Amino acid sequence: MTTRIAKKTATAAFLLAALASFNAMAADNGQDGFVAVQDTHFVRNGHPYVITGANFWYGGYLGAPSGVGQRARLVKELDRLKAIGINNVRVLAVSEQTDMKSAVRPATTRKPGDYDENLLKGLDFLMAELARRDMTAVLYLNNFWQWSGGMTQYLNWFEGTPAHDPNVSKDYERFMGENARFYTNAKAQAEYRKVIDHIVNRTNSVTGKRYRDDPAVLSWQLANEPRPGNSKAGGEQKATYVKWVADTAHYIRSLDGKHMVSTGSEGLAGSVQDAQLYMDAHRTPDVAYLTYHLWPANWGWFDPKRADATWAGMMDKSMQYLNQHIDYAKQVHKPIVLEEFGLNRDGASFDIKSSTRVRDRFYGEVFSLIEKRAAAGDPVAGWTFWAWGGAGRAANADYWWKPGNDFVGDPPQEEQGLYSVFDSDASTIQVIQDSARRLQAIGARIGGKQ
Ligand code: IFL
Repeated sequence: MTTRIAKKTATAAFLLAALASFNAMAADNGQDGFVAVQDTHFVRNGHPYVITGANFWYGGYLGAPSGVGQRARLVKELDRLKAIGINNVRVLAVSEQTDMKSAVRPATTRKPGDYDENLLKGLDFLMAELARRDMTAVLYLNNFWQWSGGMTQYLNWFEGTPAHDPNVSKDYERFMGENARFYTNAKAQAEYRKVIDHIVNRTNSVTGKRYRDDPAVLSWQLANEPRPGNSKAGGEQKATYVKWVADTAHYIRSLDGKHMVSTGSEGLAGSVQDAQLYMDAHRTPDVAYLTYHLWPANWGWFDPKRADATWAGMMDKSMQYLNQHIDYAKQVHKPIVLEEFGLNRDGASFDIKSSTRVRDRFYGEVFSLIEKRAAAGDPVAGWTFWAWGGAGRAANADYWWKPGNDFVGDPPQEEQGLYSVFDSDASTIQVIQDSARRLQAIGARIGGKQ
């Protein structure tokens, strides 16, 4: 009996010491400008940190010293974002050169082991400009989708199968099913890890700082919207995916123990609607926080051409989706970031001159739910809207991007104007700015009480 009590006391003491050292570690990590997790929120330099962010996939492209680079535009975009209360951008850090029609070109990886210094210098410039403005970035290192080459291009390199452009085949189900082979292709994984190592250990040509030592990196993200496969993914594919998340996150943390790692998951919609799978993928200790995305029109919840008829049903589903995910984060006991959401312009127009009344209302409702849950002390770590189009403009009558055209928030697999927020969208920008101000105030208040 006495031995049992002694053992229990020793175990409790050990657990308390471990917890104390974990908290101290988190607090240390939250020093020196690195954003870290403390309990279910972010901290930076001992203060609460909440993301009010913008998706800006092409930020590194604009920073390139030549070719596609437009540094003057990049500087202006960052000034504008900063002025409206944006403190974080979510950026494509690695792309793969491909022949697919709906993918961006050039790409940071020209072919395995051959990296485009001009584009990487662009990322360097972006990181330096972010640091100057006290902004941070989430850098994603791959893409489940084809618009930057992504996993299907890795399979082309290492399996010899054609890179699959689902915009051409119109078969997203097959595309998603095939892409899951990326997780188990040893050669593809080796190149993926090589490029991660290349970026994490890269010395920034502007700041002279290694990426792994740069507090302007908020987190390394495994990929944009990785998922286990298509709608039929079963137990084996789910297990493979969860293992891939855990192993890759662990690998990144072995290179860089200072930064957080995130998945880039879409949430339930990217987890075969399996809540257990979603939570399992985020439970590994090397993943710092949960991510989720909200896409009502993409998921058939909303028809922008019948906005009045489909609005109420869409809002019910959207609010439920947001609440559910915040509840999952509570269960996993980690912070959660809504890192993508968006809606069409009125009447499904791509025209920059068309109104955005429905989108503004949607943004407002999303923000207000996030604020409500944040104010209640739930593990809300912020939002990142999709996507900043800024001063970019569509050049073509059909709104499709072609090499040489401006980059906007919509990548080349979608029409330019679909979900972009342009610098002329004054009413949307006002909604964003107001919410950013409110969420930052809530974050400071709630974080201070922790
Ligand atoms: O452009 C899309 C992007 O690939 C993504 N999620 C949804 C966006 C809009 O459809 O990650």
